[in-house]
Amino acid sequence: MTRTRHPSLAHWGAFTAVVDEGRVVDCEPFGPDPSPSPMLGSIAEMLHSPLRIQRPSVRKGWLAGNRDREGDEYVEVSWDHALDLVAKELARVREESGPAGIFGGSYGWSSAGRVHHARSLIRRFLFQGGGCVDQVGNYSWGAAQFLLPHVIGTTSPVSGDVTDWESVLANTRVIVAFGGMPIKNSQVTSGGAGLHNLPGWLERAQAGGIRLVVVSPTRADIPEGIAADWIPIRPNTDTALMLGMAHTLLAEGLHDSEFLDRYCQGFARWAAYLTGATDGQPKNAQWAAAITGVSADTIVSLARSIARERSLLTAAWALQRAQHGEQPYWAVIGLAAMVGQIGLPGGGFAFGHASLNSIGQPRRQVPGPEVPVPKNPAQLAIPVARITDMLLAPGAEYEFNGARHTYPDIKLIYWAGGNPFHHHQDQNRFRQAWRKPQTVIVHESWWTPLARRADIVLPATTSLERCDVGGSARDPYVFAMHRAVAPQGEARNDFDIFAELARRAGFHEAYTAGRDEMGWCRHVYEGMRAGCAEKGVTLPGFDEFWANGHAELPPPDSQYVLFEAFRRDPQAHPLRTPSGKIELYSQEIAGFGYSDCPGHPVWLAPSEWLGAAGAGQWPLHLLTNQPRHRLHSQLDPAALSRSGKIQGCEPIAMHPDDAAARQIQDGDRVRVFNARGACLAGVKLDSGLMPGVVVMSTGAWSDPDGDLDRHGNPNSLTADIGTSRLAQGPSAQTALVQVERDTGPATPHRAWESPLVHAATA
Ligand SMILES: Nc1nc2c(c(=O)[nH]1)N[C@H]1C(S)=C(S)[C@@H](COP(=O)(O)OP(=O)(O)OC[C@H]3O[C@@H](n4cnc5c(=O)[nH]c(N)nc54)[C@H](O)[C@@H]3O)O[C@H]1N2
Ligand SMILES: Nc1nc2c(c(=O)[nH]1)N[C@H]1C(S)=C(S)[C@@H](COP(=O)(O)OP(=O)(O)OC[C@H]3O[C@@H](n4cnc5c(=O)[nH]c(N)nc54)[C@H](O)[C@@H]3O)O[C@H]1N2
Ligand SMILES: [Mo]
Repeated sequence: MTRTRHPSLAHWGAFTAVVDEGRVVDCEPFGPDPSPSPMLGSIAEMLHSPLRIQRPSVRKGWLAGNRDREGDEYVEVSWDHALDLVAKELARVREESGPAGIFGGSYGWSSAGRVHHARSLIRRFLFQGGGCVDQVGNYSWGAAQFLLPHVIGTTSPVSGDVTDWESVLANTRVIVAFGGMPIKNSQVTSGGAGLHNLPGWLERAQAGGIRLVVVSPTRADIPEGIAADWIPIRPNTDTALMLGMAHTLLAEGLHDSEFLDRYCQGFARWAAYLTGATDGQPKNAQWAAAITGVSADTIVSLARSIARERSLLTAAWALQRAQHGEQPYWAVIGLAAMVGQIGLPGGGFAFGHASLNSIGQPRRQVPGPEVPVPKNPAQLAIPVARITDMLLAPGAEYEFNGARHTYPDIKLIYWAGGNPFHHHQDQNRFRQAWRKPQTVIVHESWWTPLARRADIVLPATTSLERCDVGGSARDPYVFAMHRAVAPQGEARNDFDIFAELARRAGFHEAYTAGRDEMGWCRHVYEGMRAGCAEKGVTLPGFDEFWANGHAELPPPDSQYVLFEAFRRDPQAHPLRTPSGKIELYSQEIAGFGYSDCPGHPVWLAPSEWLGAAGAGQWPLHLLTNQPRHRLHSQLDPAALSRSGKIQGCEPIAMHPDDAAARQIQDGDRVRVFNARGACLAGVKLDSGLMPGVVVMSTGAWSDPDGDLDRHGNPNSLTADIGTSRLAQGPSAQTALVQVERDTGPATPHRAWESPLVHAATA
C-alpha cells in the first residue's frame, strides 16, 4: 500500500495529511509543535463527510420567488448553469440598485491558507466588480477596535502587539488575567500556527514564581495544571472592579502621579469621577463589591499588589464582547496608567493573552502571505454586528464612532467563508431579517445552517483539495499547503469560481492578475520573502520552500515591550492620539455626546446582568465562550465535537445549587430560554462556576423549530445590541436566561443532515 504524505495547515495547527487510496486517513501534527490541537483529528472525517455539498444547487422556492429560506429543498444544476445564474443575478442587482444593493462583507474565518482565503477572495471579486456593502470591525474585538485608537492611538495591542512572554517571564511578579487564560482557546490562531506555546509559557511562569490571578465567573478559565488565585466575579462587572481598584490606589496614594502627568491626558477628570466629586458616588472598594460580588478586602489587596509588584494586567477579548464592552478596556488602561508600569518590561496592560495562540508570542515583525484586496470603490460598509438592523430597517439612521449613517437596502447577499447562522446574536430576529433580500448566494463545503438557507449554493473545496500558502503573525513558520486529494464531488476552489464569474463580467484578467493557483502561491510567498528581506530576514526561494513544506523565521533579537519607546521618550515617540498621550479623558469621545460611551471610563450597568431588575424573571447570566472541541461552528459534526454533547445537545455548565433549585440533575436535558428564544442543552454540573452563571460554548449547528433550537446554538438567546454607539460591537456576553428541565419527548436534532437535494433533470 503506498501512502502519500502532504504538509498542510489549519487554523488549529500545522500537520501532515496521510493519504491512502484517495482518502485522508490521518493528520499527523507538525513535528516541532509542543502542544498540538486534538482538533486535527476531525479534519479527515469532515473532508469525506456525507454532509459535503456535491454539486451546485438552487433552492426550489427561490425559483418560484419565495423568500422563506427555512427547510426548503434544492435542485442540482451544472456549474455552467449555476455560474450563469449568479452572474445574471449580480448584474441585475447592480443595474437596479448599484453596489448599495449587494451585501458582500462575508464575515468569517474561512480557511488558514491565505491564497484561498474565501473572505479575501469574495471581497476582491465584489470590489473589482464595482463594490458592495462591506462590513467593518469584527466579532472578536469589535468594541476595542474603535475605542483604542481614541485612547492609545492604535488597535494593534488587541491583535497581538503586547509585551511578549519572554519579557513577562523575566520581569513580571503578578499577572492579573480578567477573563482568565483558558488554554483551549490558544489552540487556534487565524492563519494557523506551527507552535502552540501557551502551556509552556504558563509552566515556566509558574516555575518562576509568578503569581497568576484569574478574575472570571468560572474556574474553568484557570489554565489546566497551573496554580492560580481565582476571583469569581459577576459577568460584565469587571469595569466596576477596576474602578474600585483605581479608587483604592488614589485613596492610598499608590498611584504614580509622575507617570500620569507625563504620559496621560485627562487623569484629573477621571479622578474626579473616581472620588465621586462629579456624581456624588465614590467608586470605592465597597461600592465595587456590591456590584461585582468580589469582597472589598479582595479588591483593596489586589490593588495594592499590582502597584507594589511588577504587574501585567491582561483582559480577555470576551470582556469587551458585551454591552458597554468599551469600558473594561478603557478602565484597564486607566488602572495600568495609575500603576505607572506601562512601557516597562513585563508591566502595564495587555489584551487577550490566551484568546489566541499568537498573543504574546515573540516574533519578528514581518509581513505574512496575503492576497491583495483592493479598496471598495463603493465606500459602503456597516459595523459587522449590525447586520440584522440593516436588513430589517433599510433607510434607518444609526450612530457609529462619531458619525451618522444610513442603512442601505440590500437585495442580494453573497457569502463565502463564514456562518452567520452560528455567529450572529439573537438568531430568531436574524432569521426574520434573512427573509428580506431577494437572493442569497453562498459558497460552502458542507450543508451548514447557512448553506441550507441560501438560494444558490456553490460547493467549495477544502484546504486539502488545493494548494496554498499559510501562516500567521507571531508564529515562526510559513507553511506550504500541498493538495492531498482530488476535489470531493464537483467542488471547485473559491478562487476558480470567482475567476469564472469575473470572466462573465469582463474582468477575468484583473481578478486573476494572470496567475493560476501555483502562480498565486508563488506570488504571495515571494511577497512575504521580499518583505522579510527588507527587515534583514532571509527566506529560501519558493521552490525550496515548497519542497521542504515550510520555512522558518529566526527568533527576534530583543524582547518586545508594549510602549517601551513611548515611555523612553514621549516627545520623540508620541502616541497617535490627539494629545500624543494615553487619553484617560478623551475630548474626541466626549464630543460625540454618547451617554453609552462618555469621555472617560465609567461603570454603566448593562441592560441584562445579575444586578438588574429583570434578573427576577431571567435569573441566570449566560456566557457563551469559545468551544474546546471545534473552531466556532467548524468541525461540529465530527466525532470530537460530538463526544462532548449530552443527550445529543450542546452542554450547558451549571452550578449544582442552581440545578438543585430547579430539580435538575447532571446529564438532564434542559430548555434554556428568555424573551428572545430558547434552545435545548444537556446539563453538566460545575461547582467551579459562580452561582447564577451558566456557560454554553458557541458553534452548535442550529436546528430551529419555531423559536426553539433543538441542538443548542446559544445565539438563539443572546442580545443583538451594539456595545455602544461608539463601536457598535457585538454584545454576545450580555444575556440573562432561565433554565428548566425539558420534559418533552426526546426529538433528536437534525442539524447535521443535508436538505433534500434533487438531481438535475436535464
Ligand atoms: N454568542 C456568541 N457568538 C459569537 C461569539 C461569542 O463569543 N459568543 N464569538 C464571535 C466570534 S469572536 C467570531 S470570530 C465568530 C466566528 O464566526 P465564523 O467565522 O462565521 O464561524 P466559523 O464557524 O468559523 O465559520 C466559517 C465558515 O466558513 C466555512 N469555510 C471554511 N473554509 C472555507 C473555504 O475555503 N471556502 C468557503 N467558501 N467556506 C469555507 C466553514 O465551513 C464555516 O462554515 O463568532 C462570533 N459569535
Ligand atoms: N478552541 C477554540 N479556540 C478559540 C476559538 C474557537 O472557536 N475554539 N475561537 C477563537 C476566536 S475567533 C476568538 S475571537 C478568541 C476569543 O477569545 P476570548 O474572547 O478570550 O474567548 P472566550 O472563550 O469567549 O472568553 C474567555 C473567557 O472569558 C470569560 N468571560 C466572559 N465574560 C466575562 C466577563 O464579563 N468578565 C470576566 N472576568 N470574564 C468573562 C468566560 O468565562 C470565558 O471562558 O478565541 C479563539 N480561540
Ligand atoms: Mo473571533
